[in-house]
Amino acid sequence: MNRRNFLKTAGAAGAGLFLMPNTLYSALQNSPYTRADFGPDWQWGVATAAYQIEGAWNEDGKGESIWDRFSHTKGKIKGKDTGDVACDFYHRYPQDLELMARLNIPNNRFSLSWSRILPEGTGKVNPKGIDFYHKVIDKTLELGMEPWVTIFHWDLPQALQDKGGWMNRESIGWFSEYANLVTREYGDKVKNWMVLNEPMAFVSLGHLLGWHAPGKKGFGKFTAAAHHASMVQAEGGRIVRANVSNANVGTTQSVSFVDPYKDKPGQQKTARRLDAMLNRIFIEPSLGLGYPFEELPYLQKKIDKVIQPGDLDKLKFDFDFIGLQTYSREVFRHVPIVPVIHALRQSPKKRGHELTEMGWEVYPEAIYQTLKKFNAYPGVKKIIVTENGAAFPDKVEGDQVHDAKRTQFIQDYLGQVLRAKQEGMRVGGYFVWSFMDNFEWAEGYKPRFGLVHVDFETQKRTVKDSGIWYRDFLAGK
Ligand code: IFM
Repeated sequence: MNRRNFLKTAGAAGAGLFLMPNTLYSALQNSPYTRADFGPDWQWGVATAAYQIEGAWNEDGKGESIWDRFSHTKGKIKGKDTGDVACDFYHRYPQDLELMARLNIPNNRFSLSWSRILPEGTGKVNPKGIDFYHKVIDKTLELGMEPWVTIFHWDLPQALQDKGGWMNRESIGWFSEYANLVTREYGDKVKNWMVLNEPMAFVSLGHLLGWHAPGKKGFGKFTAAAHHASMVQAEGGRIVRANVSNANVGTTQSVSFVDPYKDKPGQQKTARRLDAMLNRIFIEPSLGLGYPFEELPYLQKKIDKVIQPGDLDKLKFDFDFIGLQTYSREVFRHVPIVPVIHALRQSPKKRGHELTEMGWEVYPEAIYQTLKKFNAYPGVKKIIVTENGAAFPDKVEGDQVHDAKRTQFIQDYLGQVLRAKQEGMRVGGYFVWSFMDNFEWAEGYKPRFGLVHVDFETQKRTVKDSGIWYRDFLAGK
């Protein structure tokens, strides 16, 4: 198929490719586009996060984080896994970054561990924590890559959780202290910053459903944490811009494409409500549009309890870019008796498409649709896909991992990103989640998202076929 036809039909046929038997995947490993099609200014990269890769959970003065506490609590993580050692990146960062550079990756997105830098969350600074990130940044730059730093990727210091964490309005001040410290410390070397990683994910999974740290449940807890995280999102943007000259400041959002269960008004209304819940609560206040109360009246009652005069103005910030992170599609069915959302999620198993190891439907057009949605906000200046990728079971065969499904997934989703770009959308980058297999939160180590396989017993790294494909693609082959 030539490139033009691929892009035309990708929407309809993209998902269908995943119904093909395994043997056919390998025939599809050459993508129908090249790096050049994305233009010279496109930002390519890979992404990781501190708790998921670093290990060294209590070394060199690091304080406990909510994820240390949560993973050490019985019954919270599959397989009783913890991030105590993870990929041991804390000790192996030179070799890991050298491997990243050998894969031709120009941009290294990673996060800082707040409790490694400020063990108690505020107050006394840990010099060894500060020093560790200087070393990671210096090595990244020395290898010719650009650091893209996420200030907060879910690992709140436990000492702050003990004071209520994100549910406490003081979290705005705690975060400001931390953000001021790191931007002043690293701002002369790091120009690309992201304030939060996926606030909707850490706020809902950790404060509504209780599946993630800190394991809290309840709509009141969720709305308090959401409002404070939303305030922090904008305040963090202002801090980066004030402290870093020539900063490129963004923040990231988890965005799910929500399809109606049926093409009927009631089901469409349900899809709009779920879209508001999942995708609009963090982006719209930052654009000065306020919270999406028209779809979520119940949210208003709860937010009214925590919002203070002047907050609506403080929620606004004109980010240079929004990081968009879409992996799959969601379908919800109208079920009136369910509180608040009046809907139930349709099992992805019933949708006829391949599922990843996370149980997520493979649906490439989802990323095109979410780009379109975000591109429709005039206040969004630029969109960068700061995470995208897939977990599939891998088998190491000698020094190889033939992960055809992951390669195909990335190619198909990237094809949809290119389609968006060619239609004139303001999208300017793509980062694979993840550079290497790592700790997948409550799912433990079983789901593997990496371009690089990690043997968690021996810490041996093996570049997967997807990593080789990305290396060659970035080389322009
Ligand atoms: O591993 C996570 C990451 O920390 C946040 N975005 C989604 C990824 C896959 O679940």
